[in-house]
Order: sequence, then C-alpha cells, then structure tokens
Amino acid sequence: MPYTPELKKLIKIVEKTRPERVEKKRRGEEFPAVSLKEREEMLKYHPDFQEEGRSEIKVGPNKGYRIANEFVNLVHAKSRVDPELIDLTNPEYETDVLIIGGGGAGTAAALMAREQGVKVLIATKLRHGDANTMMAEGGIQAAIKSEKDSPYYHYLDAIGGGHFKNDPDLVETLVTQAPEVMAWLEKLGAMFTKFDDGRMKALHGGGTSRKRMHYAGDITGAEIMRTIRDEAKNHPDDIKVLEFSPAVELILNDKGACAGAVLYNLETEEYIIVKAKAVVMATGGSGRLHIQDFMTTNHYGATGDGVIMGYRAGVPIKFLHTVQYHPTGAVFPEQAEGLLITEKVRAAGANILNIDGKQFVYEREPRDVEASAFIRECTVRGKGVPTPTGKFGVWLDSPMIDILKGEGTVRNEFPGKWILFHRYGIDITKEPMLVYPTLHYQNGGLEINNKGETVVPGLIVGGEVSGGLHGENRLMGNSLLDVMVYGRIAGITAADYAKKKYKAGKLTLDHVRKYNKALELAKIELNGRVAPMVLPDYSNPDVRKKQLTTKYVGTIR
Ligand code: MEZ
Repeated sequence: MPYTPELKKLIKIVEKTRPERVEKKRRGEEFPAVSLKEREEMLKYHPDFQEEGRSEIKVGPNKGYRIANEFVNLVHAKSRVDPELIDLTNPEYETDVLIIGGGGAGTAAALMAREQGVKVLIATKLRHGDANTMMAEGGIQAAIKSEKDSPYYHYLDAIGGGHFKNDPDLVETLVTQAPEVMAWLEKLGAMFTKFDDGRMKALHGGGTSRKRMHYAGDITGAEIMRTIRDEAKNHPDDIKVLEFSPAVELILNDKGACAGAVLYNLETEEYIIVKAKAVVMATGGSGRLHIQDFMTTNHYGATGDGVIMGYRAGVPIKFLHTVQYHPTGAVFPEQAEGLLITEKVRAAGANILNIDGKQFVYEREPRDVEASAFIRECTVRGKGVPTPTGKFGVWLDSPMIDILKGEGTVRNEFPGKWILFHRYGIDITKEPMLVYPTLHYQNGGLEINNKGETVVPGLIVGGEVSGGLHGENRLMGNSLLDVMVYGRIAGITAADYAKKKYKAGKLTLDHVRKYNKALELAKIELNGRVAPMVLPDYSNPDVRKKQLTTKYVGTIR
C-alpha cells in the first residue's frame, strides 16, 4: 500500500527540513549523542524498565528472578510430553551429536562437529535455515586487517554496549575469534560486499568506535546461512537433517547427563525419540512471544523453546530480564509491520525525525537508548507520526543516502528493502520510511562458559539461546558473529564430549516429573498451559472457542 494522502502531506515537512540536514551531514555536524546521565533518563521509557511487564519465576534454578511475563508463562507451564506415556527404550534415531535448531548456530556447530569426525543429526522446527540468522540484514562485526581497529576495541565496544555487565570471558572469545570466522566464511564461499581492490567494506553500527561492520548488501544473514547450509548439504552421510521436527523435551540419563531429545513431527504429529552422546541447543530467540505486545523482526519459529527445555533440565538463565527492541521496525505498510529496517540505513546517513520533520536523537545511539528515544517521542511527547491503523512511528529519512552518497547507493546497498517497499508502491530513494521499535533479540538465555558448556554434562549451548555474552544490550552485528563463533565452538565441544567424556546410561524423563512436581508445590495455576510453545498462535480467540479441537490450548496468545 503506498503512503496515504495524509502521510504524503507529512512527508512534505520532511522534504522541507532535508536540505539543511544534508548540509549539516556534509559538514560532519551530527546531532549530539546523549550523555551517560541522559542515557539513564531515556532508558526509563524502555520496555525493560516497565515493572508491570515482568513477574517472578517461582520454580527452578532462577526462583525469584523477574523476567518478562510472557517468558514466565512458559516457565510456569507443563511439558508437552507426559513422561508416563513416552517409551524411551526404542529410540528412532541414535547419533553422536544431536543439534537442536537448524539456523546459523546449529549449522555452524554441525560443520565443526563433523570436522572432528562424529556423526551429526540436526533437528529443526521448520526448514533447514528458517531462522533469525537468515533474516539478519546489516552485518557482522569483526576487527580485521585494519591499523585503526583490533579485537581490543571490539571488546571495549561490546562491553560498553552491554552496560559493563557482559561475561568478560565470553566477550574475549567472541572478539578474538571474529577474524578467523570471517576467513572461514569466505573460504566456504560467502560473498561479502567489497571494494574493487578486494578489501571488505565496513561501516559503523550503533555503539561502535570503529568501522567494523562487514556486510553482504542488506541480506548478510541470508548470505551466511546460504553458505553454511550448502556446506552442510555437501556432507549428507555425516550431517542428517530432520525438518519440521522441533524438539519438545530434552532427555537425560540416569547419570544426570543430557542424552537426547523428544522431537515432535509437525506433519505426522508423532513423537520421535533421539538418543545422542551429546546435545547442542541452538534454538535461537523468542521474538514471537511478542513481549509487551511489541511487533517482531523474528522468524515464525522464534518462540524461546530452547530456554524452556534447558531450564527444565536444570540450566540457569542469565540476562533474560533484558530484551532488545530494534529501533527501526517497519510500521507502514501494515503488511510489513515489525519487519527489520537495518541499522545500516542509519549508518549510511539517514536521519530520524518526528512529525515536525525535526531530529530528536542521534541516529547511532546504542539500540536500547535509540529505541527508548522513539518510544518517548511517540508516547510521551506526542510527536509521533500517526499511521492509518492508529499506531505511531517516526521517519527514517532514507532519501538522504542517495543525496549524500550518490544516486544508486540505496538500490545497491539495500536491495532487499528497496524491492520490498517498491512492491508496496513506496520508493525509499524518494520517500522516507515510517518506523517504530520492534522486538528483535533475546539478550539473555541459558548460562554457558566460553566452550558453550552448561551445568548439565553433555548439553552444550550456542547462539541466541545463550545468555551472558551481550550483557544487558547487544550491539549490532554481534549476533551474526555470536552464532558463528559460539555455533562453531558448540560443535567442537559436543564432538569432544561425545568422543572422550560420554558415558552410556539409562534414558529418563525424571527431570520433567520433578519439574511438574515443583509447579504443583508452588501452586501455580497452569490454566492448561504447556511449553515449549513451538509455534505462535495468531488465530482469533473468539473463533478458537468455537473450534472442536483444542490442539493448541497450551499456546499463550
Ligand atoms: O545485529 C543485528 O541485529 C543487525 C545487524 C541488525 C540490523 O540492523 O541489520
């Protein structure tokens, strides 16, 4: 849907203020960044700081910890699996390493585990590659081949962005392995955007002190996922993939180690038992929980399943009290609602403006600060731009990019977004985009060390499902790097465990029995809730009441 006449009128105001703003950019004059004190003030508007959005966990290793209500609802839910009805004695599959999740981290783990000489089975909810990695746009951070940059600066940026709360060991491993990961991806065939002389292009992202954001147009994640998925397909004898088969419960053995998982075949609706010497949890994030009713950039299967399964098995969670809202999610047209508009658009020079066509925030603040500024502008100061469906947004002035950097820049650097908006009758080289914060990233998750190990032997975790690396706020481009670095590490650790540390034992779901008991003792009203969620339910609740089947009764929304 093209812009309505009302919105076109408001765009005229943006056009009026544009020449002066462009001139300022040309002179290198930027809107002042907020001070640390102003930052704190601004963050009060961030959804993480809305206490009514959180509640206390009453069971498990993090009893007493307050996190988003939507997550607590899942923690306070019964397993989808009834331990009394599941037969663990005849597993359908046996493998060295079971990887739960077929996105970036899971696939990187599979490749590295295979290199260590073990057999791998990937179980994935949808198709191989349907994951947040595939949808990542703007880039991957790595301090490579530059006199001005080094992992040292990358480390400082990541820690500063995370409000100095990050686990230092995890960050050190991330930044020091980044150059090697980039070389690995290139060797496998990933095509990053380059200068004519072969050097990789790099940009700033919010909170970076150096230009180290490498990218493939505005489809960086798709390019990385394409590359590693192709490589996994090159080894069908060693890496098997079960699609449409999400894990719904972990299996432990009588020695307390993780020893497999119960999968659920979405097509046949059968449970499948997989026995494994080691398990990698790489289920990604949870945007589809729509925390505090925010729209999301995440793929359809991002429902936080890995956190729930790991937590039930006894792994503590960390930093799940913080959630990342990407400042620029599309809010118009409605069909594209929530969709990521990469931060790279701001890195390339586009200003953020209110209804008066005025700047109110520097466009490259760390994400939590930037998102808070948008929320304040729309909900407190009344300066948001109204959409035809009663929402609000702020302008992202993309036409500035071609003016500043030459005609064709937008089409070359942002082909994905240009095509998408063009389909809706909007030319982003001429018209700004209307944006609002959108639920993007699960900053926290299952606790790991820098080998991806958890407190449960044989359960290794990698990527967005883990917590600690990003502290309380992740910087742009550190998620693709996280899934590659920690996905690879998880694969190596799992293979090592399978070869050297694994001890056979009797498979059991006793941890599920214990968890159910704890829910009962805590007197939690379950209201029929079961978890993991597996898929979000967008059906109309009134229609649902009249349906014969209550198959999805356990889902939250
Ligand atoms: O790391 C991210 O979340 C990222 C690169 C997003 C983006 O703005 O493109």
